[in-house]
Amino acid sequence: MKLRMLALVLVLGISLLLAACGGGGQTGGGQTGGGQTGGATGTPEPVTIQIGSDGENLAFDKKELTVKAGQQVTLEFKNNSVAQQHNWVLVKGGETVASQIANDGLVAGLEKEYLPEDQSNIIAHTGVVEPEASASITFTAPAAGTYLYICTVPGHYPLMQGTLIVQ
Ligand SMILES: [Cu+2]
Repeated sequence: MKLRMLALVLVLGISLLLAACGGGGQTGGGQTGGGQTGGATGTPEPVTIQIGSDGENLAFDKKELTVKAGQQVTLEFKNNSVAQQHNWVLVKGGETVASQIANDGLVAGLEKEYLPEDQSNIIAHTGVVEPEASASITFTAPAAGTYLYICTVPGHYPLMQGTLIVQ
């Protein structure tokens, strides 16, 4: 009997917590799953994506990500290396634009997070993420198309890249 009461109280408590979380829908919270608020026709539900570096390799553990145009994307990046710094930079364009950003980022240096001063071709980016650390960013997915994401830490591009498909 007592156990049942306890279980009931627990369930109630958890649903209250869930209700509290669901309400705001503020940027930042960064929790995966849940969150079916609103659902205005035509607006895709926000999505949370996890991506990391591939151990000690100069590579992302996911080479391809897919989102919907206009979707609010929360990207959680985990640096799985114990030695390397990494970042995640979403490029507005293909290889030519990406290599320009990587070059300019290299010149800009660590104090500028290896990012160029002119960020007109950068859709979203994390800062430099230290070994075994994480970063979370939220951005709105661009128009349908294919975009490169890269790491601009010196020497990591062009090895460290992937493709974001926007549907
Ligand atoms: Cu890197």
